[in-house]
Amino acid sequence: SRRSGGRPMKQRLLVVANRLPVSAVRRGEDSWSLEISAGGLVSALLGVKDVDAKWIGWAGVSVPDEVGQRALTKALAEKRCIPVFLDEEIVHQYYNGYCNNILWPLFHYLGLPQEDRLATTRSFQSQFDAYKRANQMFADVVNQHYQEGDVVWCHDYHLMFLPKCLKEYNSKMKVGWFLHTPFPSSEIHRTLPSRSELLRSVLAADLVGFHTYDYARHFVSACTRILGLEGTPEGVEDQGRLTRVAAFPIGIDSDRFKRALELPAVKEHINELTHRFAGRKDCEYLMMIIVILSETLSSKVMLGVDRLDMIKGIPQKILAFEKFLEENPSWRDKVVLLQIAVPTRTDVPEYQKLTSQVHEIVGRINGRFGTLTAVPIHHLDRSLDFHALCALYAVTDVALVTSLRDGMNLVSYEFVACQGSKKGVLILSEFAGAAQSLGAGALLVNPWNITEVAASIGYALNMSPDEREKRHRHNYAHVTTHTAQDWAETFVSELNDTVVEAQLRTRQ
Ligand code: ADQ
Repeated sequence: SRRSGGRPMKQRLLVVANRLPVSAVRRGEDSWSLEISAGGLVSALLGVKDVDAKWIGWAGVSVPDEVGQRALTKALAEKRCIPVFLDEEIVHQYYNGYCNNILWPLFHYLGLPQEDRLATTRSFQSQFDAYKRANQMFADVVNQHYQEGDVVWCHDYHLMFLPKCLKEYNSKMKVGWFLHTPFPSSEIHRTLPSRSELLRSVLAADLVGFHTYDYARHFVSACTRILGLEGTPEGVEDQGRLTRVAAFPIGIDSDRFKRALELPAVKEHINELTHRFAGRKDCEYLMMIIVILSETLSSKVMLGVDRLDMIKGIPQKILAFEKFLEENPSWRDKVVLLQIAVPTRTDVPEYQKLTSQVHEIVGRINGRFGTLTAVPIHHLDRSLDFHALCALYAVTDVALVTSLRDGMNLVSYEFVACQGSKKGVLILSEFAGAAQSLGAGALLVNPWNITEVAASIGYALNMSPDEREKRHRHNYAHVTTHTAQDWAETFVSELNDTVVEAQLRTRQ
């Protein structure tokens, strides 16, 4: 490795993702205020040993003028971030169009858009052209900052064209690509008009990673069936060059949750939630939840926390809860479902439709089973701050994760990490990647089968303390030993090894 003044220098890691982990607000012509979003990915990557990480991505705002761009670049540099500037038209066609309207639903088995869904943007081909242009812009920025020996780690479905662009700049660049969503069956992928070009571009990377072995297998099948290449136990081979393909299940920074539960403010929140009294509150949303829970003193708490997205199966979850109430009148005033749904992609018509659909179902059920003083479902369209979220996870009896498809699903991990003392039950969709790691502790369900989910709710609420303890122990051990930091370290070290092995192979 490189040395500086006799000491080995840390390897530089360039993390390339569509969005930088910051929110940027313009305060004046040349001044910006930045807030780092402390997500799991950020702490995972900051925690990687012997690596010096920098982020490259879009800051989420349009900055047409040079003065603004220069000022933002300078402010971001202090946060170890490098911006890619995308204009509004590109964002519309690449991000709203190709990424969110085509790849996201397709990779979650929701199919390609019908003509009416394409009508809001231009044609499929022009969206794909914008996607490629945007990926090339990311590649230009990476190339400007790249130094020999750096590791470049590209993230997610937004940047499938990036590995190819990077290798065209420099075939020696160490390039890894990781997909956070599922990779669908090759029969689904082959419906995509740009199916081959995307696969070929991803294959330019040295290492390609997925959350589960199944997604990796689907990807290899797509390469063999659509491109006619050879799949090997190691990955995909094309004219003697191997692209390594493997599973790297992500985790969370479980210590961050454990530490949060020890903070006096969070302990106080937990106490307030447990005893259901409304004292001094510094968090408006938590206050609201405490008031909600105080209405139902002896209730069990069921919790759903999702982005409001069709893949999360929120309507199906609420319908299953309705069926449970229908069939179990004695539970009607003893259980409350709290569904926290953060609105995302609010300008997309499908998402607006989903919001009204959920509101309508919740209204109907509350009308049916509510009383003058209490309703069975509380649906909040908002995000919760980290400490309130931890407190809520900690007091929950049953968490309901009913994604129709989900790459992994970190909410299920976060719930388990916060359940040290309560040992609540996790009801988990078998179509979430997490089912493969938490399956032995969770109650697995098919979210489309409302009868089955309703029965699982009953089973979870009546579960014996012994069974709860046993199931929780399994999941807790997994969540606290397979952390986000391990995930990132394993991927980076595997990428380094893959490149060394490839060099050895070409020398032989
Ligand atoms: P997401 O689809 O965003 O991620 P998930 O893995 O559950 O799904 O992560 C969501 C994150 O947002 C969690 O950290 C959660 O705490 C937070 N969050 C969700 N709702 C919230 C709310 N109402 N208030 C506050 N915070 C909230 C994508 C893929 C997943 C994959 C991850 C990581 O779709 O399948 O697990 O990337 O690879």
